[in-house]
Amino acid sequence: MLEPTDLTTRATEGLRTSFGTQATVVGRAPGRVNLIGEHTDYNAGLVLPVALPHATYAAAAPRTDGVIRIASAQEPQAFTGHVDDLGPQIEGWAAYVAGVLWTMRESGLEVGGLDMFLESSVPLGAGLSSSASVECATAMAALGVNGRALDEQLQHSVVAAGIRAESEVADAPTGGMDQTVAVFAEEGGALLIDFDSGEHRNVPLALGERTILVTDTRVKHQLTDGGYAARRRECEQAAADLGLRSLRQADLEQVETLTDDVVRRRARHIVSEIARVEPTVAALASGDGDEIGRLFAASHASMRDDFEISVPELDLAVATAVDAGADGARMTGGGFGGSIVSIVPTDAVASVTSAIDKAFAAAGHNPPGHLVATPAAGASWSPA
Ligand code: GAF
Repeated sequence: MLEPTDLTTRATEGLRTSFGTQATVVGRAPGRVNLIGEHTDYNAGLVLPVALPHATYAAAAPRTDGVIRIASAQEPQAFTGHVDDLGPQIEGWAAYVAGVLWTMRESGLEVGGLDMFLESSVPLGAGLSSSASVECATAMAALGVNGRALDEQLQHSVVAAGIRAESEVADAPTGGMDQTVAVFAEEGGALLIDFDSGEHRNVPLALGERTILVTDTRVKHQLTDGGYAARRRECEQAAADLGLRSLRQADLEQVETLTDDVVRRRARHIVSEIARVEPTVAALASGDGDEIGRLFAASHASMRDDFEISVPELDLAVATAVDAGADGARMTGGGFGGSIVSIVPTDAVASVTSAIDKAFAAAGHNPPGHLVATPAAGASWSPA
């Protein structure tokens, strides 16, 4: 993984090479791995993500002519436009950068012309929230060029602008977990977010001799390809059939009265998954490896069988991690590919990664990628 100083240097040098511009600020926002609480955010539920040390860095400088130019080390095509022409019509990758400048403007934040260059260490398409890290780093840089000191209200505005850019510009009707943790995470902890009350709190992680290991199956996941939106619709259908505001208000007994088999199974995942979040917080705090294992196994089975968002590579990685000594493992993020998260005794990390590598080779899958998720801090900007 590239270190923060390398990423900052690459971003500022990228700005100079692409546009001949000297950066005045650098915005930064992390990717995330969710420990538990999957697809529960848009059901007014609970989630428990951790910010990754992997992050997007956005070097920027203001312009006085209203022109916006944005390039990225990860994208072949730069975006060029004028601040007055920003809108929901922005397409492709630019939706996550120029799109967020538009939604910031729409919410009344000052956004003027600027040059920007992004560099990221968040693996793309791995279900580790590279999009939200791009959105939030862009927003941080845009605040930075105007010298706006971060406060809680501004942080909430950034979260809202990112969610709106995803749903209205990128057409990904996501739930808000990724932007919330990208902005509000605190180093060393997980963020327990309640999407019913809108509250979040930092949960210090007493991992001791345990490591949060992330394995990217390299099966690319996309939130815009229909599967995510379909799950969201089915959950809304379940809540409507039960006459409830959201599935947060449902219990498992009510869920079993749903007559449509698919809708019932989707709801069962959501209701059982929400109920696993607080016990996971407790198990992580007390270091109860058996309980972590039980909760992660139930979560993964629920996503595989009821929510149907797993793929064979995720199932194989999860089973192999547990066989090789992980306390618990489950797929993480939106699904249909992407990554698993395991809680692993630190002295077993090497054997777990090598067992997964071997199992993937034997099954003829592409080699997976592994990273250690040391919980990092949320988004910020600093002078270049
Ligand atoms: C994606 C979405 F962006 C989140 O809002 C969340 O629903 C997640 O999938 C699943 O938990 O990351």
